[in-house]
Amino acid sequence: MNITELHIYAHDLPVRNGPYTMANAEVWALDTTLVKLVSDSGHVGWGETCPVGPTYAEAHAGGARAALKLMAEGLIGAEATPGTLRRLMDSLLNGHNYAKAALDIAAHDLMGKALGVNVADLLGGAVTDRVPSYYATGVGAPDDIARLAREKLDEGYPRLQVKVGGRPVELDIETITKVWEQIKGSGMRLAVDGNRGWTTRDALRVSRELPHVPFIMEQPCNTVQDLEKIRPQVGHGIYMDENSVDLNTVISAAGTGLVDGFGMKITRIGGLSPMRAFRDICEARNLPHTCDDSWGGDIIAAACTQIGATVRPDLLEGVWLAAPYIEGNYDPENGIRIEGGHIARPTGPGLGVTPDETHFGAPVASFGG
Ligand code: 0XW
Ligand code: MG
Repeated sequence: MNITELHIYAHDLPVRNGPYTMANAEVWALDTTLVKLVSDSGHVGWGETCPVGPTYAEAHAGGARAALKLMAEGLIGAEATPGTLRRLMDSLLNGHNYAKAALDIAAHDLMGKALGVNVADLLGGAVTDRVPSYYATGVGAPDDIARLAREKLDEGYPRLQVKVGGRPVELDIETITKVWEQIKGSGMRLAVDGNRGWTTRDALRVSRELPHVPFIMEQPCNTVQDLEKIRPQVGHGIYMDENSVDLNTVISAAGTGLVDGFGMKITRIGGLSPMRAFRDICEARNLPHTCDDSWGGDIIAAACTQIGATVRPDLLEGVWLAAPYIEGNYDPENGIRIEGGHIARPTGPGLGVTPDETHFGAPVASFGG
């Protein structure tokens, strides 16, 4: 089965009740990129990559499309299997995982559709059809975030991620304290995500002032060296998110015991193939992790849900989706939704979703055909 056509689409996703605020980013609308692969067998596969603005990760929407265009011509005629495609992409362009991820996801979708098999089965098999999600707040006033925490607990979310950073740390300490008053004793797990925004001084202070609150610190500071510095001094678990840019970094962080878990983004690590290896490394080391992406619609949401469903349940910290922050679905029938803090996994072939292409308009670039 070989690739005969490759189409690239750009699509706007306005942020519902925006902006979404993190320590280093404020976003009102996101610019997502979709890819469609067509094979000589007549099957179609979809992929998506949507950086959450240009300052969250080393990624931006224009960069994704430029990288995809650069590789596209060289992929026409290639075998459409994810492994072959990954090696071919690496021979055409160094790095740029977040662009390659869209093609890797599309190749999984295509292969699943061609074989009549769901992507979770291609990835080793689903252990659940009801995948736990978690809710991520923005950076906000302590009382507002505490109210939101209560609301999300009542909706059935098993986990909450509170965003902090980019402001006086006293406000973050007050926010965490007030959130904990709302959720303690409920069983809801708590992550505090600095999105690289704290200094090591701030992280140490928060951990020392709140020893009684059992949260994990997600990417509190900017660099791996910052994490190494605070690691022996904090009582709270540390998860790595933005710093885990590839499998090599994950192997080091897991192997040296630098972190207690990961917030992982499928596009940052390069797609479902490396994500599968990441999942297995974490299982070998008993490290919990999420299966997220930074933003995007039904295609990336389905990819996150399919891999999330294959993770050992006690290690899955949840699948985060942008769904609560965006309007509508690409797939009117099987579009991905969060209900009661959980996601119903689409079980049809491939990713289990089929976008209504009229949402995307004409492709910004087409190759082959
Ligand atoms: C909460 N998220 C999964 C969504 C935003 O893109 C940021 C991200 C994170 O954990 O950093
Ligand atoms: Mg994070």
